Formats: sequence, structure tokens, C-alpha cells
Amino acid sequence: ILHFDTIDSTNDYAKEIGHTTVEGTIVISEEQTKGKGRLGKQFYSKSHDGIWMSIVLKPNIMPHKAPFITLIAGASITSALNKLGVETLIKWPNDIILNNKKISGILTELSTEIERVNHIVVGIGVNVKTMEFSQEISDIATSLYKEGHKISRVDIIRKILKEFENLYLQYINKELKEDESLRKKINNE
Ligand code: BT5
Repeated sequence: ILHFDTIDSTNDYAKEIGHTTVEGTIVISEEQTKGKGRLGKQFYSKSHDGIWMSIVLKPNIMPHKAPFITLIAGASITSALNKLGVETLIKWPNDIILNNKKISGILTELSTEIERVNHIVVGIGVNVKTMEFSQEISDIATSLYKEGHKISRVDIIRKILKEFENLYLQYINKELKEDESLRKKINNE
């Protein structure tokens, strides 16, 4: 786990070190100065207000299967929050909703060659303590504290990572088994 006080974007940093670092590396920062969503959109990541983190993965899968990782991340976040007593919904593919407002977003980025994934970076942002949002998002965003759930960020991170590890390993093992049985069929074994 690499922890920063401030960083431009945990996803950008995770992508930079993706080639050399081990699978399962977590980059987490108290603040992001250039937190990002899809298509260059801004993701507000104020100091100490939330969870801004990225997970580096190195699965042996084909690039077209990578989007499934976003769904695994979404399921992990809702399931973790559920276990902490917070009922959220997933707005597929990458938003988590609490009381009709966005509490969390996911940004999955890939480094690939044609046939294989080099590494995947799964970025997770969760609004935890924010009470006042910037005007642009004040109608659409909320935080756990704002909705009356005073839960520690460390407890949330622990639960999300535990759920994610379970679901991710299940998925990867299933993929490996399917590849293996396909290989046997092709080789007439
Ligand atoms: C996302 O994109 O929601 C993906 C967000 C991923 C953030 C994490 S934090 C760690 C890692 N490092 C990064 O740099 N990013 C990842 P998208 O679905 O494109 O939504 C972006 C839109 O959500 C913006 O255009 C705003 O409307 C809204 N938004 C921005 N900041 C928000 C916030 N803090 N809470 C809720 N909504 C927000």
C-alpha cells in the first residue's frame, strides 16, 4: 500500500508504476489535485474527505474481458457498504448511488498488447466526509457523512478490498479453468 498526502491522480501514478510493481499494489491519497473520471471529466477529491485509491492488477486475460473488472469493483463497493449498514445501488457500469445521489465512482484503465493485458488499474473514489460539494455537483453528489453514516475510512477500505479480492480471485480462477478446458478440447486431450 502506497499512501500519499497529495497526488495528481492515484490512477495516473498506478499506471506509471504498473509495469514494475506487483499485482495487488494499492495507491491511495488523502487528496487528488487532478482526480479524473471517464473521458477526461473531473472527479472532485478533496483532502481527507474521502477514499481516493487505485488497485494494480495483472490478470492473465484477454483485453476484451477487462471491463468485467469494473463490475467486480462496483459489486465490491456495494457489498462492503451493505455490510457496514449502508444500502447502495449500482448504476451500471460505474456509479454507486445512495439516496438517489452519487456516492462513489469507478474508473478502470488498461495497459494492453493486442492479445494480452499488461496491467489493469481500477480507480475507486468514495465520498465519505464531504458536507459541502462544489456547485457543479452539489445536486448529484452525496457522502456517507451527509447521509448520516459516520463510518471510518479505514473500515470501508478494509471491507472493499476484502470483497474485491474474493470476487476478483473467483473470476480469475474461473477464467483460467475455462481457458484450460478450451486448450484440452483443441488438443483433443
Ligand atoms: C467516475 O467517472 O465517476 C470515475 C471516478 C473515479 C475516481 C477515482 S478516485 C481514485 C482514482 N484516481 C482518479 O483519478 N480517478 C479514480 P464518471 O462516471 O465519468 O463521472 C464523472 C462525473 O461525476 C463528473 O463529471 C461529475 O459530474 C461527477 N463527479 C465529480 N466528482 C464527484 C464526486 N466527488 N462525487 C460524485 N460525483 C462526482
